[in-house]
Amino acid sequence: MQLEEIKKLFEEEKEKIQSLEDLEKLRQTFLGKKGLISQLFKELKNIDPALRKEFGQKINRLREEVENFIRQKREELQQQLLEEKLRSERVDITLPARIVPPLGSKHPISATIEEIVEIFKQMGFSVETGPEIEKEEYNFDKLNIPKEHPARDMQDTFYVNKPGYLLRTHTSPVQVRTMLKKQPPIQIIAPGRVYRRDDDPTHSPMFFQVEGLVVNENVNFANMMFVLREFLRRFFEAEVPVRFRPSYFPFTEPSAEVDIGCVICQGKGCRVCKGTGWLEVLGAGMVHPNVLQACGIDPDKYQGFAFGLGVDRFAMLKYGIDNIKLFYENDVRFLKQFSSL
Ligand code: FA5
Repeated sequence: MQLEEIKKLFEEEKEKIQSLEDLEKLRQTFLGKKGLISQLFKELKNIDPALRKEFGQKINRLREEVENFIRQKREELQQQLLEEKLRSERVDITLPARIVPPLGSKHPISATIEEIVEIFKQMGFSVETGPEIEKEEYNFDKLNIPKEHPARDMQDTFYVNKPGYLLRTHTSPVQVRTMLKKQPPIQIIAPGRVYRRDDDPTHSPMFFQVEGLVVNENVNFANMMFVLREFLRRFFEAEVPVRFRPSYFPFTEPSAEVDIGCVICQGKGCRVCKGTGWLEVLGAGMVHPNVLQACGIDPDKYQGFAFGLGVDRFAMLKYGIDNIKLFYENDVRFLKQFSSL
């Protein structure tokens, strides 16, 4: 084919290009190894040497023309494709979002309190509450805690600006409040926040306790042991070994501290139970006659037992958490692990 014919053919063919595929075919037809322009170059050697240079220049010009066209057309077609894609994938920002916002879940301390309360409710207890800013009289005096007791020290207790008031150091003042407003039979628990000047991996300045109080005629220590053993069995969902150790609280006599066989090492001895195989989980005892008296209940007619447990400690044991601070830092990576509660 002659150069002029090839040129003419190119002019015709280039008008027909609709897509990148068409363009590629055009490239092969003219510029491919066996393409028309390559053929022309091969014919150069048969041309009269006097005309060869000029002919060569003509072919080069045609090749450049074809190359330029292909380059420009390719950009144009690619741009068109992009625009079409953008048009078809347009985001309608007026549509409601499809993303489900991350949902919060129950805090492990709340879940533990609910579980404890539910167990005691099933055992016939009702729930009482009291204020966190409490009268010193209810937190200490009426609980037979003498004025010189170290718990009253500023080192242990947070006092508030109002004289005679403090941030309650335990939930035991709810016992006082309950007995002051109601005569026996009493069978209550009192969950809530308490405050102490404490701060280490197992002690927090603010933590949670659940108080228990039973007052009636003929209430004895064995009743208390049964209730607490039964509660521990239900909470830990196992026959955990339980032992009662003699102890001292000003508001109970006799008093006991209750230990369970270490749930981490099953009593073999580990870091958590400090090698003893036992973990202290709550304090308990028979309500001191002075306390009954101070709250308007006849100690000759009635007896009672009381107990107080640290919710944080129970939650730590149940979920294998070794630092109480994790409960209060509100780190969602920690809290997310309890999303099934
Ligand atoms: C009391 O607070 C008594 N009121 C309990 C009681 C009630 C005894 C009724 C007898 C009759 P104690 O100071 O031991 O007792 O605290 C009870 C539990 O609270 C402890 O076993 C511990 O689990 C938890 N606890 C104490 N201090 C802290 C703290 N700073 N952070 C977290 N938990 C704590």
